[in-house]
Amino acid sequence: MTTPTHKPLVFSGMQPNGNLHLGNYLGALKNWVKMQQDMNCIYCVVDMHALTTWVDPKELTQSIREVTAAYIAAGVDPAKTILFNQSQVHEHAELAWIFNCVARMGWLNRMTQFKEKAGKNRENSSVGLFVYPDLMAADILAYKATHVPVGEDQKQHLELARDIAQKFNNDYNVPDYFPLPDPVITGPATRVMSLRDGSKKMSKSDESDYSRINLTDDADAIVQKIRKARTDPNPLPDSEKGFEGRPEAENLINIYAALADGTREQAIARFAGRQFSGFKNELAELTVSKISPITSEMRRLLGDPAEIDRILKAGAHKARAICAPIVAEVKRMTGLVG
Ligand code: AQP
Repeated sequence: MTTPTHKPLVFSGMQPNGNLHLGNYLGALKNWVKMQQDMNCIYCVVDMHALTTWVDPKELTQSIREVTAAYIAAGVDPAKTILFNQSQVHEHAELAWIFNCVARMGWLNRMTQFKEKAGKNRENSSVGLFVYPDLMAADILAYKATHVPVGEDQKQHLELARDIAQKFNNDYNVPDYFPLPDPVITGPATRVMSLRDGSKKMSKSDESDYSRINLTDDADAIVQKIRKARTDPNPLPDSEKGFEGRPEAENLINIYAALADGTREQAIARFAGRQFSGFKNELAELTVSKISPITSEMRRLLGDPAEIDRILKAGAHKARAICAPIVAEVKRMTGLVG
């Protein structure tokens, strides 16, 4: 746990590298909205992370606005919470460079997300993709954030951010300067899986659009995707144990539980012994009822891109007021500034 010397502060972000999907929503965004009710929060569109794999410049600009619109449509309130895009606050890049020099090659070599994303093409991956977790650590620690709501897949990167914070504090003999941030991984759907393959996480970069529900999908698309979601021939089980070896069934039950704001146990009890066809109808109906209002609000917001840009600029101004003094202090500690 973080040391009590640091005030609780929440930081999290998402990459604008395509449409946000149900995994981003249930794994992270839904919790962000809850946390802003009783904590100070900073939510970022981490656009520099999106450059780690090739993205068309026009698409990136559009995606930054879409992700911002998705945050707001899902309930992030820019009047209460700081909302901005990373590249407008250059302190993130400055601190990331310092952290590149603190983190060890061996630590980054262990990151499973790099291995998955680089795949067989490791030698041809960008250096940015390799050092992505150092930039993520800088995003969080530039604000001395203590809590980071993320999906299960980001847990290892958070552990690395803690290692970097600890090593910086030791190397420069500043005990407790940076907090050791805690991941906040909650809810019944911390790892939403692909609708086509229960062993792979739902992801923006999956080639098959049928593998995910995008926050921009209309009701018909959502119903079709859930109807076509891969399942097995048996009815739904009546206990936790019955999900063993049935990852697709487990994934759909978790999605239902999270969307219904209930527990996994409640969802299992409700659908025990039922056929997938009936369950899928109810799941589709619930998904449409929760996602469609977000989609239409996103569309409305995207009708005024200048207003989105204005919100991001105002948020960047507030973000810099917090992180600039911290990064200036780090530059003094490291001797870059006398
Ligand atoms: N499938 C998921 N289930 C639960 N949470 C998820 N998150 C992502 N996928 C799932 C959470 O969403 C937040 C934002 O993630 P990101 O945009 O920074 O990048 P990512 O984790 O790499 O997301 P994607 O969709 O899988 O993108 P690609 O395809 O580019 O790799 C994070 O909190 C993440 O945990």
